[in-house]
Amino acid sequence: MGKIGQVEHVEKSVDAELMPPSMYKVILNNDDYTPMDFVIEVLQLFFRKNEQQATEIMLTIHHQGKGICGVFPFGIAETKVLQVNQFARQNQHPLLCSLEQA
Ligand code: TYC
Repeated sequence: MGKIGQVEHVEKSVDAELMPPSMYKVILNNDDYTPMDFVIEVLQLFFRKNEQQATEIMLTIHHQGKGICGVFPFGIAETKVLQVNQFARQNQHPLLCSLEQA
């Protein structure tokens, strides 16, 4: 990085520009208390799943402990995690949304 007059000159490595962004899985974790219908609603509202897709993902989480809601670049994945956890807390549910590197 260097300054040319008043213009900030930012050098990025050519390699970094050619690389696709790192992708992250947004995960929902099972718990014993969050109602199934609430999880289905979350999957529809935040991950654009239809009712059938949302129900299948919810049941996978319920039986296997966790499930993938979607795969996104870091910034989007991080925002989804924050929004889902805030929505769950606002509705007094312990549902936990988290990130894993894809
Ligand atoms: N296990 C919950 C129940 O029996 C349902 C549930 C599914 C909770 C998925 C969280 O991410 C979850 N009510």
